[in-house]
Amino acid sequence: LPSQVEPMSEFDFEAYMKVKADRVNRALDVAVPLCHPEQINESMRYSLLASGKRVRPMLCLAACELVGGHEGDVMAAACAVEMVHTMSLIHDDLPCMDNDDLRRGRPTNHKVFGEGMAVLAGDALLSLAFEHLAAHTPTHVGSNRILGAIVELGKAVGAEGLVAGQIIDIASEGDPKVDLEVLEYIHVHKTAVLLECSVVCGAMLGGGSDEDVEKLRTYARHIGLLFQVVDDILDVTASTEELGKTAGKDMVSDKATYPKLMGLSQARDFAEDLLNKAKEGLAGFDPAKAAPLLGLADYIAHRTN
Ligand code: GRG
Repeated sequence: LPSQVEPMSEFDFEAYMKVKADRVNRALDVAVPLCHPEQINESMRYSLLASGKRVRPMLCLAACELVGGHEGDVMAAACAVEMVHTMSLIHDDLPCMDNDDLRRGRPTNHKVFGEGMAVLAGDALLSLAFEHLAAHTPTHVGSNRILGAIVELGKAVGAEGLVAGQIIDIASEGDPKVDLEVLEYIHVHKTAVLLECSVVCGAMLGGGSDEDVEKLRTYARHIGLLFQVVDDILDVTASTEELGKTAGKDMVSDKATYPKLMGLSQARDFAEDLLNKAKEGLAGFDPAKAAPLLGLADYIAHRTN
């Protein structure tokens, strides 16, 4: 067959992820120096520089480059979305929320630094995210675009975004009446809005047209929900393998999940459908340039952790 039949076969997604994650990690390291007062910066760095997958920064960088922007135009925004994500994890793990002991393969922030410091590290990361985006995005990007990104990030964090998802999640804990509509609300707000914000900020700051931004928003909405459906499936299949039993922990626990509410096989079909819809959102772009976002959609759909 002629070589142009598979134009994307040359794109090495794993190498792309590694290069981008290394650059994001370096930028995050510089963004939070270990200065006075050291305890708070140590606590922020402990969670921020732990081994996260960096999915949100990568989405931001890939969306920027797809619309013709350069990595430097959005590195500050990519760091900002990871700061917000990390602060939400620190607060989510607190005893007053999920009360978790482990995160990113190590003891949670409050287990190491104490609850007070963990609350403050989350607050400081949230504040730094906005400061960093505003202060370190190159001025040639344009102040309207920078303001637009700040508005997107604010919406994604607040009572229309992560906070809304967390509130409804807490309120519906143990409630046997949680149905697919409530579950989708929780996941869209707790997870999808920040993935969407990452893509939209990347496209806006990269100089994308309104039409580009809206097409990429559609892509991002689908991968956002996909991310969580896959998480729910992994909870079942991983724990099934671990326990060597027929039902994993989230098939038997109180928590509502997609496999529990629609069955494992239908949850898998739903994930496939979301993946296809996400890819349709990229149909209007040059496939070679869209390869990183296509690869990220496949990665989210088929990841194992
Ligand atoms: C945002 C002001 C403010 C408060 C936080 C606690 C809270 C309100 C919201 C909870 C948000 C939350 C923890 C959502 C779960 C998101 C999620 C899917 C986490 C796992 O993401 P991965 O797999 O993790 O990308 P890594 O560690 O790889 O980055």
